[in-house]
Amino acid sequence: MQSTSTEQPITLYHRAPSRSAMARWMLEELGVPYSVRNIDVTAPDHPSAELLALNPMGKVPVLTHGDTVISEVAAICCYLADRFPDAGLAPAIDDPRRGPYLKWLFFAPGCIEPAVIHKAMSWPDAPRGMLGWASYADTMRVLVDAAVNATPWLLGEQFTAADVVVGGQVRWGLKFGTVPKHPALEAYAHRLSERPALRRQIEFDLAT
Ligand SMILES: N[C@@H](CCC(=O)N[C@@H](CS)C(=O)NCC(=O)O)C(=O)O
Repeated sequence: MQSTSTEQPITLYHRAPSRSAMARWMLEELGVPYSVRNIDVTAPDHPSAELLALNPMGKVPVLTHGDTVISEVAAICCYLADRFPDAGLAPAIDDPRRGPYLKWLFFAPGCIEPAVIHKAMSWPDAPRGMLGWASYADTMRVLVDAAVNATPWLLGEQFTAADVVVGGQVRWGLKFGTVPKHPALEAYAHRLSERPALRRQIEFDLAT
């Protein structure tokens, strides 16, 4: 008989602070047991053969769940929400909100992150048609609009994995000045900061 999601051990290959914080926050939202394997990305042998075997990109986070190995933080959050549906962190497959949910999950790594890095690195402009994120200004306009319409979360009353992934980018961006200090983004970040799961993740990572 196949074991259930909760019976299979979960390990997060982690580094604090980093994007991996979103994966740990997601695990805290689920309230499932997991262990953490801290990866020293400054070690001379980084990325180790062990990490490369799990993620050929040699990056964290990586999550193992039984025999499943998964990297890319948005994919990890999506996977966890689907494997632990009782936590209610994803709309069901046949829920009309599943479309916007997936859009936001992909928008974070596909648009927000490259737009922010492009700007932070002062890379030369390119025609908007060539850039999947169009431009920093367009991406920020859409992000601010999402925060204005978040009531209180991206999909309304239901907090989802998309809030972890987009919210993680917003929190990070406000901290480092890479997203505009718009009142709607600040209010959204403030609501996120009141979530007990996020507080636990921050506390655990500070203790690491
Ligand atoms: N696209 C990856 C990016 C992961 C990533 O860049 N992780 C950084 C930490 S924030 C890392 O592992 N850095 C160490 C390295 O690149 O060697 C994701 O979204 O999970």
